[in-house]
Amino acid sequence: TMPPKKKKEVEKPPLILGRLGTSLKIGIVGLPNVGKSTFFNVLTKSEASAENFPFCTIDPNESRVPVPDERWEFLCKYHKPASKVPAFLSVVDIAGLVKGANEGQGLGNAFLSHISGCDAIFHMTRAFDDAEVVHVEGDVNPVRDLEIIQEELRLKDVEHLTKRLAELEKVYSRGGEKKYKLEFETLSKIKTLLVDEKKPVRDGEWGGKEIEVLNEHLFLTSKPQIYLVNLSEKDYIRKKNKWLMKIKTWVTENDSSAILIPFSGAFELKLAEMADDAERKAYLEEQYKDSVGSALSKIVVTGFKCLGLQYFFTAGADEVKAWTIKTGFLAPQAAGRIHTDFEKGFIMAEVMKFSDFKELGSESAVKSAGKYRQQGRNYIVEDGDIIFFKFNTPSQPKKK
Ligand SMILES: Nc1nc2c(ncn2[C@@H]2O[C@H](COP(=O)(O)OP(=O)(O)O)[C@@H](O)[C@H]2O)c(=O)[nH]1
Ligand SMILES: [Mg+2]
Repeated sequence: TMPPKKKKEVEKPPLILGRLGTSLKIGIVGLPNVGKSTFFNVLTKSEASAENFPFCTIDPNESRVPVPDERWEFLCKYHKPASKVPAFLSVVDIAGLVKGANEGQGLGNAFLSHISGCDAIFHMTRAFDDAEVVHVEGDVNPVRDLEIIQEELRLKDVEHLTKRLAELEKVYSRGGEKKYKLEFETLSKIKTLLVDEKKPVRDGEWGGKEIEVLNEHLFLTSKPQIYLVNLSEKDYIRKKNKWLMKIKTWVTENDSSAILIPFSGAFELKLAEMADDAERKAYLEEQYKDSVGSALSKIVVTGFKCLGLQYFFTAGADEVKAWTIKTGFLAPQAAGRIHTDFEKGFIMAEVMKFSDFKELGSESAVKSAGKYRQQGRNYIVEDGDIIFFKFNTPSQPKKK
């Protein structure tokens, strides 16, 4: 049955804390010598990145890492397309922060500005002992290290906030309060949190209008974090380390919704240096009876989601491609990722769910099962949708 005909209003997607757009990055942050660069190199040199996608390295400190996805693999196997393009996670290796970074210690201010350019943080902390690897704080104590980094980020935010509030106070005294009221009030609320309570911006509760202000400032302590705990190979394998529980407690108390992932840089490096997947498989089976594996996939997938990103697929004989969108994108916005004309001339999105496609085995089978759906401009695209867009070609401008 047809719904009653009326002019449909196009919904606006909800406001999201953080930068708009889909070219988002995650930065690796932590003290020096915790294994950041080793991890970054392992990610960059992992088989998928290095062999199939030579364009992955953007510069020595930034790299695009393919997001592993069984659905994408399945679509590639099915269509055997000429071109295969997965989704990518952009990762930045940021030089180590030390205590006093906000006052310029160890080039701290430059590194803090690199964090500003990122949209989420892999906060790496060291829980491995190694007499050969100097610890800047003298001994291994990941909870203290978490505190140090957290405090540097907060102090940098305080600096930024104080500067802006002083500017706003000047504007106010000249009678400009109307235009800047919302910003002033929101920043004053942030001041209470950051300065008086010494808490990160993410601890606040923010309404829609306030999020607009927050998105102009992009405070370091508002960026979502994933905590990566670097263990020795031995501890990673036996899933035991004296710091793990303490770190978990700290994260629960300080960043309750954040995810913590234990891994081992040394172990990942060993795996990455093996010749191929076959050798890795043989090694893991022989040594550990397959009871352990690499944590890289989980880290990359979690990082990608942490940025508020997801993707839909276009799939055919020419190309299987994952198109990165923000969670909550409407069908025309998603179409606009492929081409602006697709968005402007949007007619409809023909959508298959991946699970239906896999289960039923072909597009025609999905169609006969009535599961090939035509969606309009208010359809919110879901992760893993397989989409074919229909659109009007915009008319050519008339020649004079
Ligand atoms: N034992 C051990 N050493 C590591 C590990 N990761 C890195 N290292 C060593 O620690 C030193 C600093 O590593 P790096 O990755 O450059 O740390 P970054 O300063 O955080 O980027 C190097 O000598 C590495 O070989 C690890 O997981 N275990
Ligand atoms: Mg480094």
